[in-house]
Amino acid sequence: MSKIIDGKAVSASVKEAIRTELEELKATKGLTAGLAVIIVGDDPASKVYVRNKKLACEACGFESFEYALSAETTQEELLDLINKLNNDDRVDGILCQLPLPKHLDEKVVINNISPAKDVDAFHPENVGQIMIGDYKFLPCTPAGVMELIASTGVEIAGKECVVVGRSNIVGKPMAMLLLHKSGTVTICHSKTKDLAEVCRRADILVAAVGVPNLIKGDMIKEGAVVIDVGMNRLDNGKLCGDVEFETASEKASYITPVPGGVGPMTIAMLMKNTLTAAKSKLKD
Ligand code: BQF
Repeated sequence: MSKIIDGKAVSASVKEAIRTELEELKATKGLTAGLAVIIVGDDPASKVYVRNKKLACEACGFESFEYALSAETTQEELLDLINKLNNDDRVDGILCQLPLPKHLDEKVVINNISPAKDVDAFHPENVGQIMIGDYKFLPCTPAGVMELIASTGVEIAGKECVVVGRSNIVGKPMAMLLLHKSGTVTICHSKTKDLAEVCRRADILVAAVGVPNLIKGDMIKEGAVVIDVGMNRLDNGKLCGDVEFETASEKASYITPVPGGVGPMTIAMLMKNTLTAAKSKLKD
């Protein structure tokens, strides 16, 4: 039987530490700190995520600025808003909730966010810094996964790490962060020949594919650390991960639940990046 990694508890302690540090910097240095969140259209899941970000800002003591734009917003209007926020001193972090409606170009939108305010770390400049291992911001979900692995006390160096999924937002940067910690990293994807066989090699397994219950107990090595990044909404409205929890928890030493695992950590890491962005004002 495995130990369940409590992402809610770890995220609460991260946010508490941020709140304390921010309070101190407000008092001693007069620091202000704010996050701007842009949402275009009314995707229900996106609305929940934006609300979670706003609540986390309140918990940490950040100002939050929410821009809820209609689904018909033009690219030019969106870029005008981003440009305005890039030049607003009260705004330290800017994020545009993805996915965007189809008529908007996500790449162009991301490229227009000032890299210094890019708290999602999606701008090519920040992505490049992650590759080199010299970064201001880490992408929130992979950073949250690293914190959860750290919370188990399990060492990464020298371990077999398998990442299932190769997205730019999770899989690819996740592999890079594990590599920076000297893991031996394999990335699996839809063309991988024998997924079960590769997964069974993993001491640390991170699933980020978006296929409900893809990873089952018989694909997991006894004693592995299993991190489930999946956020799949089933027809019955229930959230479900990429890992079949019942069977996987028979094999894993540590496992994250969905919900209450990686999700809350993603939000906590966004708060951490926002504090980093705000603190960078103190240096110049
Ligand atoms: C929890 C996200 C897919 C695509 C775009 C807490 C969140 C989720 C779950 C949350 C996510 C997922 C976010 C839980 C933000 C994580 O208790 O398990 C928080 O708000 N997330 C996002 O902004 O965009 C996404 C997943």
